[in-house]
Amino acid sequence: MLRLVLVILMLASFSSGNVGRGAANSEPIDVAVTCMPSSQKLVYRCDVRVTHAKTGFPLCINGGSIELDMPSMPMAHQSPKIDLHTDANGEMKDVEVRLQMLGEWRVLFRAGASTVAKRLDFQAGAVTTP
Ligand SMILES: [Cu+2]
Repeated sequence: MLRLVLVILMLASFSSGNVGRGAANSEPIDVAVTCMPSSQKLVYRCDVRVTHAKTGFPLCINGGSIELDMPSMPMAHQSPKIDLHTDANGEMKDVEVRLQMLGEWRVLFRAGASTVAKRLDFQAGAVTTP
């Protein structure tokens, strides 16, 4: 019985991986993001992890994007789009984020039809979740 369960789990993780690589477009994503200040002013380093919103399996994303804006200042900032591509563990590490000012930013992760927004408060010494 245990063996059967293991086989099913393996199959599930396999198919999830394939979906991630092949057609991530229709998969609902969940994103975990942590950012740290760098030695440069207004430049931050972020680690991103993308998982399937329902199964929690890591998603290998190719061709997604990361965009940033400030909810308190609509249309005021145009941050360049960052390419979102995660590895087999659903991870993209050490992403460089350049901001125009300190404060609360909305970080938008897009992959196919799925969009996830995370709010982060970027300050000189730390990045926190507001
Ligand atoms: Cu602003």
